[in-house]
Amino acid sequence: MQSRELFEAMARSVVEGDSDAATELARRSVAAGIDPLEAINEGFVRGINFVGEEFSRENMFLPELVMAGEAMKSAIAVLEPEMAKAGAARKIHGKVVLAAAPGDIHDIGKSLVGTMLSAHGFQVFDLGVDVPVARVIEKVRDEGADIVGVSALLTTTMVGQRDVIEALKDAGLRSKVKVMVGGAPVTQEWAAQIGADAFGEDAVQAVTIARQLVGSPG
Ligand code: B1M
Repeated sequence: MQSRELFEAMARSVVEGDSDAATELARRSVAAGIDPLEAINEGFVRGINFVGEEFSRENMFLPELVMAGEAMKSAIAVLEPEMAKAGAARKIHGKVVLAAAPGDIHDIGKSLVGTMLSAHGFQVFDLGVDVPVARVIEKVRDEGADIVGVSALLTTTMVGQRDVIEALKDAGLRSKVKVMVGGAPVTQEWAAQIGADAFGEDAVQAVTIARQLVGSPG
């Protein structure tokens, strides 16, 4: 199978919510030596974006969204260790506390950002989804984090990113830690409005920005 066909089959496996096929296609791409991030972006993400659009148009419904998410996660479970290998022997650039905003259970993009940061020499503490602001603050303090990253996929949960920044100020930690925000509805303007240090468009950019934030560009 050519890469292009493989990518199309990957997208289809997510649209059909077929976790077995997604797993198998991810394995096939590893065997073929395809860059795992390319497989995610050119294959599986295209599928999940299509499902998201169809969901907005009410041509697909929640069960299909759930199954597509599961298929996507199955594929990433195969590809993640391959991405992680890249960073095995690197020096640590800094510590990152990562969380999905309160009320937000989308974890695919955030986890991808975490994997990429780990693969590029950051020590990542991923607190998971729907993380209370107080828990984020506690972890930042306990670990002496260099960066805190908050992901939001819903317009209604973006406000949690601002809440984290305000809580960091209240805890006297704002000057000690850089804040990066991201997620599909998040923009540079929003990041500036809430006083974040940076906005990450995608997982690759998140790495570049994280390196800049800790003054370790290489
Ligand atoms: Co939901 N959902 N969802 N969903 N879902 C969206 C976000 C939505 C846009 C779909 C739509 O209507 N078109 C819509 C939000 C509308 C809005 O607020 N504007 C939506 C909705 C409405 C909902 C529910 C409310 C549905 C319901 O119950 N009626 C519900 C909410 C649950 C909750 O959080 N409380 C819900 C639930 C779900 C599932 C659980 C079924 C599932 C998530 C499964 C999971 O994550 N385990 C799901 C899915 C899969 C999606 C879509 C289709 C795909 C999200 C995804 O994984 N994308 C999504 C539509 C879409 O975005 N196309 C949608 C792939 C991923 C690689 O990209 O997450 O954008 P992304 O991450 C990117 C960048 O954004 C960036 O880097 C990542 C990698 O490149 N990035 C960061 C992300 N975080 C970052 C942090 C950074 C830096 C960069 O620094 C810290």
